[in-house]
Amino acid sequence: MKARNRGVANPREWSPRENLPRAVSALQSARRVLLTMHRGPDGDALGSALALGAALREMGREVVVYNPDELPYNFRFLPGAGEVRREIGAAEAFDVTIATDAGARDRLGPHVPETPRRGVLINLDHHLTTEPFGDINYVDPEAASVGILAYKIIQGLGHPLSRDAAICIYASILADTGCFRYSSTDPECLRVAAELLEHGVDPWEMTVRVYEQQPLARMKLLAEVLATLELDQSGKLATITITREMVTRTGTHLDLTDGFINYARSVDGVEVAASFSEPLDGTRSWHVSFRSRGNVDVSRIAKKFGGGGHRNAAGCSIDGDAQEVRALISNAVAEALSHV
Ligand SMILES: [Mn+2]
Repeated sequence: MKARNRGVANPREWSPRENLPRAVSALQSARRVLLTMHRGPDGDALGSALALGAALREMGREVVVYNPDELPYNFRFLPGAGEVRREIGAAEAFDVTIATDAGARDRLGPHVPETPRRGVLINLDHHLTTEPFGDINYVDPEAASVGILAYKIIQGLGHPLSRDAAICIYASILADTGCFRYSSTDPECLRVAAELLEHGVDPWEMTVRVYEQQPLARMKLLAEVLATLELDQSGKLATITITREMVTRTGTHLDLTDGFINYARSVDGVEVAASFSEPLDGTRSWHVSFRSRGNVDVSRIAKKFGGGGHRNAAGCSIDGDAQEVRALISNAVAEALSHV
């Protein structure tokens, strides 16, 4: 989601206009490029990495795309997704490493090499709360998706847009604008999307692949999760809970719960939605996701608990039992709502 600096005290000056040419020039001379993204990748992280991967391969560069986790179910059709590697050899070295949509260095996988094997590290991001962990930080909180930044890099390299790259960029925009619905939707992403259609993207095919090919088990899980939907006393906070038991019983996986929280936010009168995902690994670390209707900056709430994100979409992990975690979040959200 697009993250305007509105409401954030002392926003960092990312100077994307100055950093775009720096990223482009680092890639101009690179022979071997590593593309990686945050763990548990979403459509933007994966789509933006694969778009750059496609373009750089077309330019004759050696490209490795790496993520140790399962790729998001509805984005596995993207060109190049089949070649994403889950490991990187201990001796492999790169001229440039690009991290897309990551937010923080520690959200990258364990095999991402350190300097000097990683080469120049480019942090490509649009998160409001991102850290400047790259040698080059091409960060633009105004960009609707990181795919837009990938598009600008490909343009900067003077490389014509292929259909494969166009599909990946379009997917990244769909993912982060909720199919052109969220406030992140802006003239720039619509202009880029128009150009992507001119390069062979079929919008209905993309919609079907991303939104209308869901595993039946996901819908069964959604039915169970929606049964946990609750409003607090004010009617402004809606919560849903995803328990380990529900996930196991429906034979699904947590990555299939992506989007469930939007149902909670869509309840009339709700300002903030929170989803609580019980740890599947037997730890006490709950994952909490937030969505805001726009009046509360949920990235600030997530940040209090060591997480981050955007104004309208953020997340964090909290240790504790279900009740403790719910109480912490209810209080933090009530506090934020008292300022609205
Ligand atoms: Mn993103």
